[in-house]
Amino acid sequence: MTTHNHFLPYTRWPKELAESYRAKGYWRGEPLTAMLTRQCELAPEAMAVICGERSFSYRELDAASTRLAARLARQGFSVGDTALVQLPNVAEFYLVFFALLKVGIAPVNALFSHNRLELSSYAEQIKPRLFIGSTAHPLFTDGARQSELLVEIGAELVLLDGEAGELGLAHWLGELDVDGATSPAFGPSPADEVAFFQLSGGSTGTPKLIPRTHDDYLYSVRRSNEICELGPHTRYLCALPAPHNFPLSSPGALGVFDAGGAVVLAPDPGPMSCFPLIERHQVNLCSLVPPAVSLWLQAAEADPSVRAQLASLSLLQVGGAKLGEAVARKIEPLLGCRLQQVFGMAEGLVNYTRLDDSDEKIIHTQGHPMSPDDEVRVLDEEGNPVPRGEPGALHTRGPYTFRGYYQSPAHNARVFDSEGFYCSGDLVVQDADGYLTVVGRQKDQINRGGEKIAAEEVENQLLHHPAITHAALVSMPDSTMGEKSCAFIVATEPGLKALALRKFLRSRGVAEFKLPDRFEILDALPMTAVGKIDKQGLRARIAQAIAGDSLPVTTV
Ligand code: OOB
Repeated sequence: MTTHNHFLPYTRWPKELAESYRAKGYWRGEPLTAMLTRQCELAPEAMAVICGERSFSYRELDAASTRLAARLARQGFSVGDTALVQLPNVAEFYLVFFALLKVGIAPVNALFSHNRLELSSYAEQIKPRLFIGSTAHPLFTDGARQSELLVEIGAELVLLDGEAGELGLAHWLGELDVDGATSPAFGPSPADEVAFFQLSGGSTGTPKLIPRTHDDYLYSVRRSNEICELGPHTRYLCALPAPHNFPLSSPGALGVFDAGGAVVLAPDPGPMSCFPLIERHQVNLCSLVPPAVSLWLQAAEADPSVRAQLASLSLLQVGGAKLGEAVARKIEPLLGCRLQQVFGMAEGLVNYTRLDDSDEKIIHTQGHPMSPDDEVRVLDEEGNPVPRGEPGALHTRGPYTFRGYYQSPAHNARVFDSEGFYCSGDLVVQDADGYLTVVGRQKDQINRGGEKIAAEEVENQLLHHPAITHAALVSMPDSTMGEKSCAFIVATEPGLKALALRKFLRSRGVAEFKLPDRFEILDALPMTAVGKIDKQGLRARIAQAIAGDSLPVTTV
């Protein structure tokens, strides 16, 4: 048994700024778990989580997470340890999250859509002592305990949700044994230390991790609650992947817990799953990505009677990717609720349209920063500020925007300026009132309906194919997803087929949503004057081909 008494390293805010964030009451020195303690005093029997036929009051949520925390402490886990967690949208996600926070174990909460490649990369970066997964995931069905992946992850304790027996998660969350064994004292990490790691959408070969402290994350949650007016009346449908920053903290489930409301879990954001849950549990708040909104609108258009199912819904938040104007306009008339646009990032900065904004602002903009201390700069290619109304690159820093990816000095040197501003890679226009509209992107990423794909990561995997010598992944326009991905490849062998190429990527552990939607074979990739792959040219080429224009393409 090893006891660690070190804190995880991370890039801190400069002392002066940290002091001012404290003086202004943004950072309160409280752990994220304080929200549970408080609700247990205020209204312990109020419903906190509804998951299928199961529900958990605040008292139960607190008690179950404490039981798991106590057992982990008994195993020698403590502040400074890390965990890799992968759970679907089930109550256990929150039980586990709070349990780990209570012991000071910082988790990476992988998305359920993540596959071998993401999990091993996260494990490589944080070296977790604990892995918590689910037998509902193809990687961890029966027999997975002997898998190479688990060996590679290298955790000394592996708990699986859905598994019976001593190493099943249910056992660890269950009533404490009567063997009288006591746990050593345990508690969360200090509020200005790493609470957990958020996932970056990525633009490089390896998925990067974002250290989030209790102080900064809790501030973002509380400020979101003020703007979105959450309270004990809030019944929030969590239909997006629970670990994502949007449904977790903007204001998301943590906002709901801090406000004393209830989180209703949906397995997916489709109307078939969500509409009945909204009606049954009288949901009044939900957050979605644009493609899901389109599905909801289609369902409401096809059968106007479904609107009755949505009667309780008062606010629909939409973010993660650009919401088209035409779609935005239909939300209120067809779904009978107000729209709020949310433009955020796991790295920090979140912008909201405000509840009392004009329709004009709500439909045309992605809102403005939530904190008065969010600093935003919109810069041209030379790094000079552009006039309001002109497009430029979004740079930001503030009380909940991180200062560096975990253990990535080289990458950090590229995406932070000398004053600690983070270059988000988004191109935005800021209007006279400070509202931002996202107009494009600099980072080498595809935003597939809110799911982010780092081009380089997929290209590296394609290059492992024996017949592929060059690969470039670019976005192509898509009417429902906004963007899909197209891989341009150069091959030494004729007759490669998309089906086989996807199968190859899958066999290498690439997540399903990262598999290219289309493959194009070229004799050579076009180059720019400075010798880089001309991705702009490739994007134009595929967009033209889709629009039915004449440029030759060889789709496989
Ligand atoms: C959210 O977080 P991430 O980390 O998955 O992705 C961030 C990126 C942004 O840099 C931007 O490129 C894009 O996603 N994005 C949007 C957007 N919201 C995010 N692009 C256009 N319009 C929007 N409304 O996606 C995220 C985190 C917290 C709250 C909401 C979204």
